[in-house]
Amino acid sequence: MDIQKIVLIWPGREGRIFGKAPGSPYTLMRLASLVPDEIPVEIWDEDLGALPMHRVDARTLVGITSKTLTIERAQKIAMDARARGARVVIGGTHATLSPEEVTQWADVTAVGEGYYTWPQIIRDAMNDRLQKVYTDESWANLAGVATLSDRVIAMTHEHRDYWTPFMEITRGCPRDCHFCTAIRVSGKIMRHRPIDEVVDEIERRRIKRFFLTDDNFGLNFRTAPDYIVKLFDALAKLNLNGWTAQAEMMVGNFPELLAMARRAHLDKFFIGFESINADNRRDLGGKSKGGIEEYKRVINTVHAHGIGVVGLFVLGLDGDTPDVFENTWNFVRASELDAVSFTIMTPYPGTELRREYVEQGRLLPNISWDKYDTAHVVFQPKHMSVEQLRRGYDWICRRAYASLEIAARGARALRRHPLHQYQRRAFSSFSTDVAYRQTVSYRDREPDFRWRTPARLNLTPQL
Ligand code: B12
Ligand code: SF4
Repeated sequence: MDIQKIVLIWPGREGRIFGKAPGSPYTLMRLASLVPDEIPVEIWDEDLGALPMHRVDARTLVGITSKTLTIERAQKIAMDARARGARVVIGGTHATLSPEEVTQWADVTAVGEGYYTWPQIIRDAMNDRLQKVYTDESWANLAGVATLSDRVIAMTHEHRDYWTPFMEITRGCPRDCHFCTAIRVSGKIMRHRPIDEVVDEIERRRIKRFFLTDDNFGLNFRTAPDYIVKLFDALAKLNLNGWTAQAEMMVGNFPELLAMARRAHLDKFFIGFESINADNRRDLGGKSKGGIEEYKRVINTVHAHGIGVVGLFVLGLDGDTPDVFENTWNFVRASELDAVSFTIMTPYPGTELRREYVEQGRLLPNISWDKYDTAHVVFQPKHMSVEQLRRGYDWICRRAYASLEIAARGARALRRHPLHQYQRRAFSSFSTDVAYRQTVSYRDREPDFRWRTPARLNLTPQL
């Protein structure tokens, strides 16, 4: 194949919010940086606008990244590109979790990481020896891998077009939560990018805020403290407005590292408390035990070091009964969390959880992949009806994301900072809740749904 250009596509879903797309297409920026200089490469982000498919022809190699919820859209784009003669490669989460499905309509399916297979795919396309499937699940060292090129930084317009820049510092998680897809995509081996590469990337992108893509950055407090100390030392020297990372609760046991994190401009930890229901302990993979007193202690400790806490909760676990919604809300309201996310348990392909649900006949029939967005019920809960879980989720989201609640949490988060920092902290104090409210908006809701605080939840009689 004589490749005239390579086009990397992010299938759209969110669109623009107040003129910008929510987050930079970081996955595609890394992949585009692996394209040899002599081949023109473009990133097409459908959240920014309609894709110029008329520019695809038989000399275009198209790469599409896939999550489960956008895989149907990815397929439509792929069919269109193939009809124009292009060769189409699908990679990313869904291609990794369900390759047997994707191979039916893609020219090439890239399973696992693309850091090594993507350059190979480009070479094979040029030499007309493309294979149907490429797999990289070796979880190789990240040093020097897919460093963002200046060409890609210049073409992406991160500052103009996107609210949040993303950034990868570590990758992988050694835990084994049975609902988790991230470990299938990023592997169970925790790997670290060299700190000088991280600093160099931040400086060349000229970003002052970023959201870490790392699945369990906080676990490194325990498993790689030396790396974390060096990283924080390096980040402390940069002129950053703040950054956020995902963590599990045990970061609360490392006060010295929390103090360093603050000096390194860490703004917020997203912490997976997952459930306030101790009956769900089995499902939480050891990182959380449903113990409310412990949650409060962690939140207070992290706050005491000037770092915010975004609480992540999953609803619909097997131990949950209809009182979980009010109990969770009561905890959240009293907890002083800076922002909060509720998701409905979702059995993604390739997980142990899905295998269990299939075995037990609990997957709802005829649910399309675009409903796998964690805001829809796609399975039969154990101790509730589908309708109860749906309505309970609606109820808690309406309470949590009512404008006044968002304002109160944001103002509380802002007050944690010194007055002279208010201006630069304002965006991040409110943006997380606003983004979660946007996610809930994709829900198929009752026609009279309003963002107002609803009355007391009444889920009886059993629906
Ligand atoms: C950052 C992130 C986000 C960002 C997206 C930012 C952005 N614009 O890219 C935000 C916070 C907005 C987000 C939102 C959501 N996310 Co998310 N997210 C992630 C996270 C933590 C990291 C992804 C990432 O950027 N990694 C860094 C880049 C460099 O690596 P990568 O994407 O894995 O890409 C590599 C390979 O996959 C491969 N590859 C990827 N694409 C392609 C394409 C080709 C052609 C090739 C060859 C290779 C290839 O090569 C790359 C280099 O090795 C993952 C967890 C994970 N570990 O994957 C979850 C994850 C992808 N998200 C998930 C979910 C569920 C969501 C939400 C539905 C959550 C919600 N309730 O709102 C929404 C959906 C939004 C949407 N429209 O897609 C799930 C997806 C599950 C699934 N089966 O699809 C994951 C796996 C986390 C989880 N819960 O398990 N997410
Ligand atoms: S701790 Fe998080 S990233 Fe790690 S396996 Fe559990 S859910 Fe997945």
